[in-house]
Amino acid sequence: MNILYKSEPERGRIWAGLLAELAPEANFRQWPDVGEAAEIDYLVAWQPPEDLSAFTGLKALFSVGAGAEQFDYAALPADLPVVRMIEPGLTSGMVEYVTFAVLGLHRDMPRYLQQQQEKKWLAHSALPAAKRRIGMMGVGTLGEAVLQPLVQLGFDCAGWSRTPKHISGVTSFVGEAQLDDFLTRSDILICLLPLTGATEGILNADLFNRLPRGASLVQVGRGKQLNHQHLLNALESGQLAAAVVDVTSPEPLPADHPFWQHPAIWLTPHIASQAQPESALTALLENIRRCERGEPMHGVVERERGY
Ligand code: NDP
Ligand code: OXD
Repeated sequence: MNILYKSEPERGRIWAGLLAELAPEANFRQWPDVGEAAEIDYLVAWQPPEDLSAFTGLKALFSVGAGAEQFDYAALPADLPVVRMIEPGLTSGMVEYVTFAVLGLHRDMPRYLQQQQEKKWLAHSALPAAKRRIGMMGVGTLGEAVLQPLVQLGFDCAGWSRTPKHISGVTSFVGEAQLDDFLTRSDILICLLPLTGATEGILNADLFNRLPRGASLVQVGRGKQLNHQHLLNALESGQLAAAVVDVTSPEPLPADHPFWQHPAIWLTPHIASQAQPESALTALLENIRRCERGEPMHGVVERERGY
């Protein structure tokens, strides 16, 4: 079986070493060392080669990340399975990041860090977790995993998705019809939605205005979901109190972008979670074996719904 890898060279080197142990039967090639394109069975990439016409034997295209919106689907063979990354290392990273962000917002840390800058010793009352309402937009692989510790910590949790969910301790809201009810009870709103036609620009003034006054945002989905100016306006007016932003459009932000210096924004460079080389390779090999056996793979993108 021939695998072509086209992404970060460092991970490629690690995978080449691990593969020799885990799947010695696999022939691993790293871009641009394609060899005979027609022999490639599996392509693993963030961005595939522009012209795939010579890759006549391709059985699947795997994204190296959880997102698979970056592909130009019109340029891919219609019947080629596109598979996003589902692996425990990536999930744990997101659980850590969002739990940290929620706790930071819950305990008013942006305000206390600002007070520290001003050498101001001033305590504010703290809400118990049970009185803090968390709203998770996107209750998929990552959203559901992140909700578990938040429920454990005692937060009042809800999720919003396209289809109903049954998760202990989490109230499920579904679709446009229930978005308003979901938003009006979300003190800390987390976005873990995939980028699709329906979610592009979703974090905008209209949505912020439907949150309780003084709510906070954790944006870990995709940059194009967030309207930057609308976030700045909402922070300025007090409609929002603070935001933790991991993804932006563009990435990186220009040097003069107001997010860099904003006292109520914690900005990180798209590091909320990353696939971990070992566990990601194990997940990839499991999917390849499933494909070889004719079994369904985990994380196949449903092209018509966009994720
Ligand atoms: P999944 O596909 O497992 O979950 C997506 C969730 O979003 C599902 O619950 C789905 O609903 C819901 N959803 C999609 N469209 C809509 C819509 N229009 N209205 C309401 N709900 C919707 O994805 P993952 O959990 O694996 O990943 C989510 C995203 O996180 C990725 O696409 C990526 O953009 C981002 N990400 C960010 C990272 C970072 O470092 N910042 C790292 C990894 C991922 P339903 O369940 O009903 O289908
Ligand atoms: C991903 C990401 O999709 O890093 O995995 O954002």
